[in-house]
Amino acid sequence: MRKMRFAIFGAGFWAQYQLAGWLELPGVECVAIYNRTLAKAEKLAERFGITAVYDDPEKLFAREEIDFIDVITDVDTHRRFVSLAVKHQLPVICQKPMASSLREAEQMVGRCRHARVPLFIHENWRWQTPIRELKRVLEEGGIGRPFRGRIDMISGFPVFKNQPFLRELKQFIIADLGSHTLDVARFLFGEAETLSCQLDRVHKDIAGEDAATIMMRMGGRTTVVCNMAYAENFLERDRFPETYFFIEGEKGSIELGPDYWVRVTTKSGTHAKRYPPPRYEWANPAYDVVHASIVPCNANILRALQGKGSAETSGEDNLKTVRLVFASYDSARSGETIHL
Ligand code: 89Y
Repeated sequence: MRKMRFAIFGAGFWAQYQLAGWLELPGVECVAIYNRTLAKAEKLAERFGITAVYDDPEKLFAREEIDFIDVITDVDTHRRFVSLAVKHQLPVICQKPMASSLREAEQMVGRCRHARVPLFIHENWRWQTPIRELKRVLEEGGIGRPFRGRIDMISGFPVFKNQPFLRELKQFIIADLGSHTLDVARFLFGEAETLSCQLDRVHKDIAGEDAATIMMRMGGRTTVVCNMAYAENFLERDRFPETYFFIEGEKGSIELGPDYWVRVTTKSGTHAKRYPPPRYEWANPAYDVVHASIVPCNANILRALQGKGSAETSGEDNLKTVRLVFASYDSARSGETIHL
């Protein structure tokens, strides 16, 4: 089969890992990079041996023969580049979070649906090795009906060092991190029927919130509490960016704890096994489990692009996650439980 050719849009912090993740997969090749600041595109292109760079997206579309584009720019530009992909009838992958408002996300999905242009969201958290195992054990059913699930992504890691723009976001932790954890909640427990949320801000020098607690009733059977914080405080079990889970079922429980340990407890006792992610030499060790998850996420989307099935994180599917993100902000603002 001929290799699929693509261009990436964006040459910032995340693009280098996304690009390295693509290189792990056969059947696909990056042929061009667009970036608003050309020098940044050139630097990244040189590192990866890519010859074509652009600071004008229309020129890229006009000159390059490509099969899809992968948008890794800031959220504010996502709609613009997705619209360009629609104009040029090219499938498009867009980094999470899809959009900076629910309306914008609905427009993007609607536009792609109407033009029959495939839209995928690069939402990688659910592709983390230990989270896939958690899902498998949950589906096996040994713990019975899961009546409660706790998802904790609580870390003192200085996130603003590598991603300074996060400081400026008026909606920070739920949009940036909740996009992941709420998507994982859907992946594990199904769709939410109700949601309530409380926010907090510990850093005094950032625009948005850096702590959130979200409670949902999901899949008609599970109460899910999702705790998030980037308070830059000190925590004994801090292993950014690992997410910890505790799921209580009618017949047992499952824990995903520090260092990728999955513990399943039923009447036959506790069975514990470690599910570490694969180690890639290009991955930043501080982001290990997340960077490793880029590869299966891209592979799943690539299969869909090759016409071999559907992707888990299509635009249509991710819209349901986006709804939870903005329902959380609505609930925090109004103090009310949102019925979805
Ligand atoms: O931007 C975020 C992401 O997608 O993964 C972790 C992160 O870098 C900080 O929350």
